[in-house]
Amino acid sequence: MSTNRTFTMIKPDAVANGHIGSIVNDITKAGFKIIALKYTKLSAEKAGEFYAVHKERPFYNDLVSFMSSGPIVAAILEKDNAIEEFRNLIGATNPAEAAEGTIRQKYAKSIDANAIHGSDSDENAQIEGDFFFAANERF
Ligand code: 3AN
Repeated sequence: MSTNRTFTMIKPDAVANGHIGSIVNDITKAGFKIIALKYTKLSAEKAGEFYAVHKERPFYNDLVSFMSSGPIVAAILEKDNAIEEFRNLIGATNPAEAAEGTIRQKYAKSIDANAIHGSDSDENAQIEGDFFFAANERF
């Protein structure tokens, strides 16, 4: 399993607020190579499937409805130590706790509408990337 790839989504809040370009710019300036990229919208069913690991959490229903409320940008990214490097770039889950200069600190307003997703492990990066991208959509 590759340890140099992660998966991300620019979430509906950041898309609606016009931050796609700035966020992609931050990601590429930080040295991540784009392997796959897609502008799409999750159905409630698909969002529920994607976040199935959080099914028992109190915020699950709100998370699913938020993530299916508008278009998102999905991407597979490559860089050495991608998981950790990307989580450093995006900052803490709660933007109020996200470090200065991180994507969530700059573009997110709340813990639920927190602008961007980043995989938490190599295993999940693989699963999440496969959820969105076929082999012939990766370069
Ligand atoms: P992260 O996205 O930083 O890995 P997770 O995996 O704990 O965070 O949570 C997945 C998503 O669920 C978060 N991106 C956020 O949108 C939402 N979330 C997490 N914790 C909360 C919470 N306490 N209240 C509302 N939404 C939450």
